[in-house]
Amino acid sequence: LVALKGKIAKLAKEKSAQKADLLKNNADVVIGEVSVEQCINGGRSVKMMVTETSDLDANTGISYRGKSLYECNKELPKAPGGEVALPEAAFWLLLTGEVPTDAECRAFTEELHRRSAVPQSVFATLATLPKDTHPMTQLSVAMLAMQPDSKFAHKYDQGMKKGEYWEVALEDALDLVAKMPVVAAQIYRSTFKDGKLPAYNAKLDWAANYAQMLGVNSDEKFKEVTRLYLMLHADHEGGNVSAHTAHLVGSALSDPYYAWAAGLCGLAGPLHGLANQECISWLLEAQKDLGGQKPTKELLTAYAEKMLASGKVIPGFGHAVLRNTDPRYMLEREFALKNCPDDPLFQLVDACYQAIPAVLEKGGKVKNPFPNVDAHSGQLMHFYNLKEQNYYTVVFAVSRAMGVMAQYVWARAVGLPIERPKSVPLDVLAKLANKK
Ligand code: FAM
Repeated sequence: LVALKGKIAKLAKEKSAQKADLLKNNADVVIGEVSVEQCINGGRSVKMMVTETSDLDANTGISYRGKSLYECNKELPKAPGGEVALPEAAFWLLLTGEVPTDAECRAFTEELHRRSAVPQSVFATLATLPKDTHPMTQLSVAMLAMQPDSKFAHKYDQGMKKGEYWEVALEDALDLVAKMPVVAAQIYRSTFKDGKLPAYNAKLDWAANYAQMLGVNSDEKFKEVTRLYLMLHADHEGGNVSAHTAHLVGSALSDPYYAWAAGLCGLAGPLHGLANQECISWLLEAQKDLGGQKPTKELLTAYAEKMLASGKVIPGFGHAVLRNTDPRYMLEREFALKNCPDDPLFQLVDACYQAIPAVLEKGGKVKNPFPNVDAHSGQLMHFYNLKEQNYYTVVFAVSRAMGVMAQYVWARAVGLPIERPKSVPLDVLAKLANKK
């Protein structure tokens, strides 16, 4: 922890100086304009916030501190015998800007294990909810139930100085990320199984322990695919719904638990994190409609054309920012080609990959006809026996907690202020538009 704090402190000093310099020497430089369309349509592409941890490129996808996901997967430490990067190594990278050594990563895993105990009151709160409460609702409630333990909130009440914010935020961030797998696994066990949580195993890495607590598969490859999934989904810059929500809430100095509870409510939306749930439903439906026929490019082309003609959206394809195949999709595809090429659902995913981009392209209006990560993730979970679709977004949330928490720490480390863009009524927008 001392090493981690030291690294963040050093980088924070450099970044704070950079921020001060920008404000001193370049404050008036205009870096973009906002069109009427952007104002109405969700501020798409308007550069109006700072996020240090990651950056999304339309063609190459997300990079964590300048490293592409391929580089991350290659360079970050692995579990013994594992081939994919450990997600907690990605968390370290997001926090510090550096690839951890194996020893640093091991110590970091242990640090997370030490912080993993979840207060009984949190489980008691969850137990009061109706059993059919959506797992994402349960997860957000659990974050709020943990909020009374926020070190940030306590210290703030005691009059903490601004310069101390990030260090105390880091304490909460590590606690929250450490507890996420336990809470998430308990939600799974209570909602879909007998409610009993397999024993916590601190000998395993963070993701492998989560995988074993889910209790759906003891195959080592399930642990490996969980590591891969959690590494790939850790962060996606600051403008997406869940990260932006958490950032906005955090900018009011609401503590990390409040911020992530709010972010999770955004992640639960069907156009955002819930998309993976919709994708797997769509794939299973398509499998049924094909009625046992082997999925081929030709069959899927005809199937997708019919769907588009009936005005339906094809889940898992397209993206608000990406204009190429999502690298997260490609890394999951590589894993599937190696580990489950004969899975009938993978063969369907593969046929979609061959067929659908051309169909969407022909339709002419989709800006990105290529698959995003959600078109693949569900198949991998399903293959390893995690079949309850409305749990899928929770797995996403376990991963994304790392990026959002790293963003929270960094927002405090460089002293970003409360966020408050200007809104205008349509009448005012019309007046502004007519003046030009
Ligand atoms: N199938 C059919 N039509 C599509 C489409 C798809 N997969 N993707 C986009 N379009 C349509 C879109 O509805 C819009 O039509 P209208 O002009 O009639 O409204 C048109 O193509 C232009 O849209 P766009 O500019 O290319 O996309 P947007 O930036 O508006 O939306 C998405 C981006 C992701 C919401 C959209 O592509 C979509 O609905 N995809 C399917 C759902 C999905 O996969 N979501 C996952 C997102 C994700 F990566 C995540 O956050 N987890």
